[in-house]
Amino acid sequence: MEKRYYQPEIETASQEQIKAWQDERLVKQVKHVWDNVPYYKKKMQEAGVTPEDIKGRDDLYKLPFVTKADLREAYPYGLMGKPLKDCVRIQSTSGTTGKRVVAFYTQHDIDLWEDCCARAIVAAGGTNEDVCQVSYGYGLFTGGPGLNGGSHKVGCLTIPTSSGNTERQIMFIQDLQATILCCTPSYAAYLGESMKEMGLTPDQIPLKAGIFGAEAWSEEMRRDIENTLGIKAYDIYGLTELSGPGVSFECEEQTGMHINEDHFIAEIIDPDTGEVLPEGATGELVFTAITKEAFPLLRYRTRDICRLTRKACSCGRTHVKMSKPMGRSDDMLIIRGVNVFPSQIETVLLNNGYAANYQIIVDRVNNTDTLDVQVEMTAEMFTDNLGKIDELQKKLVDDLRSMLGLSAKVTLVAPKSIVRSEGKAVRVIDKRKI
Ligand code: DLL
Repeated sequence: MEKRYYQPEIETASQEQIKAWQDERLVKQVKHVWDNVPYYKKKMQEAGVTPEDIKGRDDLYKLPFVTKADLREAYPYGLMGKPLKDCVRIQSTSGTTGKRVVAFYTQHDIDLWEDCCARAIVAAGGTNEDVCQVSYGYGLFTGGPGLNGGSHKVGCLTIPTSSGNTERQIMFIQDLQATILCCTPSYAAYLGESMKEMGLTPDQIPLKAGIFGAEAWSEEMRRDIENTLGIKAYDIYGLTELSGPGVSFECEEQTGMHINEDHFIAEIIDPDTGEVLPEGATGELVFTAITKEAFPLLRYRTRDICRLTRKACSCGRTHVKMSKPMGRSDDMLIIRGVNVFPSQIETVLLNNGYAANYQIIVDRVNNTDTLDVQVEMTAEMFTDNLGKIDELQKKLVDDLRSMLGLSAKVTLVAPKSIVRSEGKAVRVIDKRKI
């Protein structure tokens, strides 16, 4: 296959070159933060470290972490690295788990962010011949603006539909012959389901690739989406605190996402002790932004759990790869003492032929945690034969027990009874917190 890169000299640079960029940019960034972010300077002083102690990437471990709690404490302006007059934009999270994160950008920050998104689009096969429909939310959420900017940089004809209004989405895909779709994987699955219902077969859908992220999704879900839409589905990762989508992205190998290491240094740590773990170990992902001016976070704890690998990639890119995050450490459910990631439950469901329309309800009854998984039957398997339903439920209970080591209650529900999501899907309802 022809090699496709947006910035080939950067994306295929040698390991030595990448390290040299990181060393130089980190030293500069630490000085920038020390001089301009009193909140972090104080944290460094408390940790007994000064900019002179940081000579390169190998000294990173000396720096204190930044956590979500710091963002909350310093809200809104306390972690800014540039005066307001130099900043041109904010983006923000939905704030479902506490106070909203507000991130700031200079024009330069936006430019580099859009480059990262452009790399993802080109890796998915995008060129200036493509029509790219951006169905991530626009506005405060970073998905729409990030991919929109990347799409412009690649020169795609960009359709800024934003999320929602599924009928209109499908109309544009068909009428304007969109070839690339950018949205959350759960929305892609919903669009696929709707098109199938309209009688559209994969070869009647003009799309060739999808760039899906912003939430965890399994390999099984990827296969489902690829089959219904007749596309290759690529993963993209990012978070508002570090600009948004495009911190890392998948190439044609589809075995993990290349982290844009000229902008971000990644580490994996033990979430309990903070100790840095060796390559290949599973742990919490920590990022240091080495080129960002307005919101220059050092050693930011993402809470996302994954692994890093430097194994050579057949696409020719040299930047380190992260595995699909298996969930966030704060999404991890502890049920009767057992750690459960929603992605494990999803894998069992999809392997049994269900679509990713489910809800996980956790409660505590008589001091014992309960796990109730409600799953939609697909139209093909829908039946009112109670014996058959019972049999299907039992099979899922057994498979969940072997995956999780825990017994769950499974309730099969009628097709279309679980609400579809247009953005990030809400899969878990934990009633214990209420
Ligand atoms: O979700 C940015 C984004 C937009 C990424 C569009 C990709 C595409 P936040 O709303 O700040 O930013 O949420 C960040 O979402 O820490 C992960 O837990 C999760 N996440 C993002 N991408 C992925 C992915 C955007 N590909 C949080 N796989 C992150 C799994 C993801 N989880």
